[in-house]
Amino acid sequence: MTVGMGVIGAGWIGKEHIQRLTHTVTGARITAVTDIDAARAEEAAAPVGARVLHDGAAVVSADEVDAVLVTSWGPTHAEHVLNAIAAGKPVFCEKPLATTAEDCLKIIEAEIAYGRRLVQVGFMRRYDAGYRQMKQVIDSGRIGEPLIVHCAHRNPTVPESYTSAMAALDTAVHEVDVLRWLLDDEIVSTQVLTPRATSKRSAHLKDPQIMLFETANGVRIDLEVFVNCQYGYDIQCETVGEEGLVRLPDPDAVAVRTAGQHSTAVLTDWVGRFKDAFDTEFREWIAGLAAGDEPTGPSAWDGYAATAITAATVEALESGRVVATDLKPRPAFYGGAA
Ligand code: NAD
Ligand code: ISE
Repeated sequence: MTVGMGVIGAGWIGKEHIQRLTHTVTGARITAVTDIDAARAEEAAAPVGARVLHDGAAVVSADEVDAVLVTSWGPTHAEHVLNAIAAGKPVFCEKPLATTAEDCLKIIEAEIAYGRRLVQVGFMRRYDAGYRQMKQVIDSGRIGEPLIVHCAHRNPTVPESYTSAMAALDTAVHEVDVLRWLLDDEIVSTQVLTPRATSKRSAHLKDPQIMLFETANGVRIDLEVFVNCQYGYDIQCETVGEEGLVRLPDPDAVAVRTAGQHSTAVLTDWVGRFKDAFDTEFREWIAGLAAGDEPTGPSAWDGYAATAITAATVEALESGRVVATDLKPRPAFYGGAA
């Protein structure tokens, strides 16, 4: 079975995913595309023979759309995901699931009322080979119980429109998700320190930031978010346990010796760093759809947790206080206590 895919939002990542589903991952065909910028929709749809439809609701209800891919701006995600659930169609939503915890809870309520999982959130790091190996090591017990995690999330530059709150909402949200999954633990509190700011930032921006999270099991996580680091796109993660540690590998790159130097390249964006993870993420999602299974990737609950925890982190940044994340109890539908 080939899954007919309707895409809402044909910007940077929307176009990336359209290419991926057309040329790299088998089992799906892009059948409909929409964007509030009609020219952008046309440009993305024409080369893959998809129809351009006038809005997200039209994509969700189209007969040729079996599943929906939401890659529009974050504040529009909830509306499209709720429409897909109402139509009983599987929906893959890029992060964030929604920009407020309240909207995430509406999605959870709608999915539970529908009675089976339809929603997967695009936290692709769970599909990265290095993070998967780290999880195997942690789960095997080889390093003993995890105690501390050191992380860094560095982007070379960000546009003027990037705000201090986005360090949590847009950037650290990936660590929040992947660490909850890696540790199989919940983040219960958050705090933000602001070291000396880089002169390379926009004047309004607090950059870098150091985020400190604590989990229910008492694991301490320090995360440096530095989005004007200049030198490249660099993701680091090291988990220290009672008997050893496990570190995320850097992406493969040849070592070059020339002109008295020995060097390896550093990637410059998320597209290259997580290309294989995105491919695996879609390969597994589509294989599940084709088999008629419920999605097994990041759920609406994970989307809610990430949004609530990053919102608490913004509150911590603005207040200078340690802020409790105060998550709701996890419903049995998502594996919580009944
Ligand atoms: P973008 O601005 O390049 O593209 C978004 C597109 O959505 C634009 O073309 C815009 O016109 C369109 N759009 C906005 N509202 C719409 C609506 N209601 N209906 C139809 N089209 C609409 O942004 P982007 O970088 O592609 O990011 C899109 C989403 O993907 C964001 O939520 C972002 O956080 C997420 N993202 C995820 C990753 C990742 O690493 N997983 C990386 C980048 C972006
Ligand atoms: C972007 O939206 C992403 O999701 C990238 O993975 C992240 O590194 C970047 O900081 C975000 O702006």
